[in-house]
Amino acid sequence: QKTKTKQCRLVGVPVQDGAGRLGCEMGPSAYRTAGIARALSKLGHSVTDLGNVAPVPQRPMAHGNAALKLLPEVAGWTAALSKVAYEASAGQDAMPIFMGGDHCLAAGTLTGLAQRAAEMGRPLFVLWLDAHPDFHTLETTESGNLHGVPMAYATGRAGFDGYFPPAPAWLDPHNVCMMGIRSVDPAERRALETSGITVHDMRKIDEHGIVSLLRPFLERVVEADGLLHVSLDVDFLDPGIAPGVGTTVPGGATFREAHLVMEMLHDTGMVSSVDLVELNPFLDERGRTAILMVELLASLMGRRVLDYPTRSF
Ligand code: 6HN
Ligand code: MN
Ligand code: MN
Ligand code: MN
Repeated sequence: QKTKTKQCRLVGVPVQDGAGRLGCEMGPSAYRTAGIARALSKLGHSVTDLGNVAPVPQRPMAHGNAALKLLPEVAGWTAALSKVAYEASAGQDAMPIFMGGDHCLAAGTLTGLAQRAAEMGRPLFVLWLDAHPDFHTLETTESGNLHGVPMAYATGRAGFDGYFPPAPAWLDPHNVCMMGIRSVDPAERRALETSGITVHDMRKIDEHGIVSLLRPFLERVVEADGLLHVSLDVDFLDPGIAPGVGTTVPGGATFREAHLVMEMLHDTGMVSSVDLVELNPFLDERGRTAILMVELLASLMGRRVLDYPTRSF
């Protein structure tokens, strides 16, 4: 199958304000060092590096949940990113790739992409690959780490008004499929039950296999002629193969499960944007997690299994 040539737009998002520990701000540099641009151009895509995004400064904010950390800062990133995601997704073969940065960046990318999809008259679908659903509201988060809230905000749950920017369009939770989930807080679990989001936790993946769970979702995207955004959190992967993340949870996706998801995504030809999030280069081992994320992106963009490079660490 011939790869359709895409206009890859690399967007660096050096945000770490949503994570509980420092280091994610080095993510964009690590992806560049790991050769992300070259990996994409070798596959025949056009690649433009748009540089790094900066947040829009916000006024101080008071909130009843005293645990919240860096709320104005994350709101400022969200405002900047929503605009950038909207702009970088313009045009027929646009493929913005958001190099994080912690997962709070998805508050901006998802809403900006939802605006783009609404304008194009196409539904936006999201494949959320993560150990966590990141479905807290500002009220329910106990850690106060705002990388735990982007999916709640982007799907229009209550409680963000007056704190995060008002979104021009919301994401329909019925168009969200989560895979790899294995760490869910009680408030998130209750909210997910009535949300309409499809949740494939690791138990389901073990029992049914990742292919039979992913296929029906991809068929829906094709059927609806949707835009498909992939939000890939490093902790979707098993910590044994991806140590460079602050929120490791045992029992994640294997090397081949992860590549297979990417290969199936490529086969559909429907993916129109990607987040690479939560890479913490300070916690990585000789760049192996950064390299693995770049190689997964390469599979998503058309590299086949017989083309894997040989690497050792
Ligand atoms: N991530 N549910 C936990 C919390 O602190 O709210 C973990 C969040 C992880 C965030 O996956 O991007
Ligand atoms: Mn996440
Ligand atoms: Mn996670
Ligand atoms: Mn719906």
